[in-house]
Amino acid sequence: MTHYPFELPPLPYAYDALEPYIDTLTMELHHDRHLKTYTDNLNAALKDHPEYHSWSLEKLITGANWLPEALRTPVKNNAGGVYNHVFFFSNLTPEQGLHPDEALLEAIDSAFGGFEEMTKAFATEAAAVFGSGYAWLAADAKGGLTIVKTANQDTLLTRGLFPVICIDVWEHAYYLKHYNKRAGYIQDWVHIVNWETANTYFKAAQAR
Ligand code: MN3
Repeated sequence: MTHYPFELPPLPYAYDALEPYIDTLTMELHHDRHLKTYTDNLNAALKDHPEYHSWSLEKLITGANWLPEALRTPVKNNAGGVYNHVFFFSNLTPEQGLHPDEALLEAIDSAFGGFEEMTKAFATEAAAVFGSGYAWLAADAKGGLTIVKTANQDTLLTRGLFPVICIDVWEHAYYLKHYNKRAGYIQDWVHIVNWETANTYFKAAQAR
């Protein structure tokens, strides 16, 4: 995952690991088709531009405006698609009983008044994404926490925010099981958030 040609990153657990909250077929399609398509399209866009073959995924996203105009949109959409999905999948786990560590919990308390309040605010924000996109719990440069929405495959990399957790609310993430009921998907997702990786991401954000 360092630079071109980008490889499809493996799913960090089995396709059926997140049952019954996210079904096996959804995970298979989401990883093997949707993420694969973003990866393939990113490589296809860069194929005839060897001058960018050493650029990392992050550099392609944050430096997209320096690319030739014809490359900007395909790179933004597909590099963003790869980056967001890798983050999203890393932030899910079949392991139950994980929780935010002391530092993250403190930041959650101070920003939202408690874990329950944060979860409620997060669900509201995720439900409010119009069309396709993501909701994020993110750390700002001062280590404070905020909840933000992004559209399509926009990332937080260009906003000075560091993601801690995220939910993909594109319909492909839930339609087979939850149909049009995004709220049901969000309620299920709460059970499989990987608070271990969230703790790690928050710590990394604070270290910057
Ligand atoms: Mn997706």
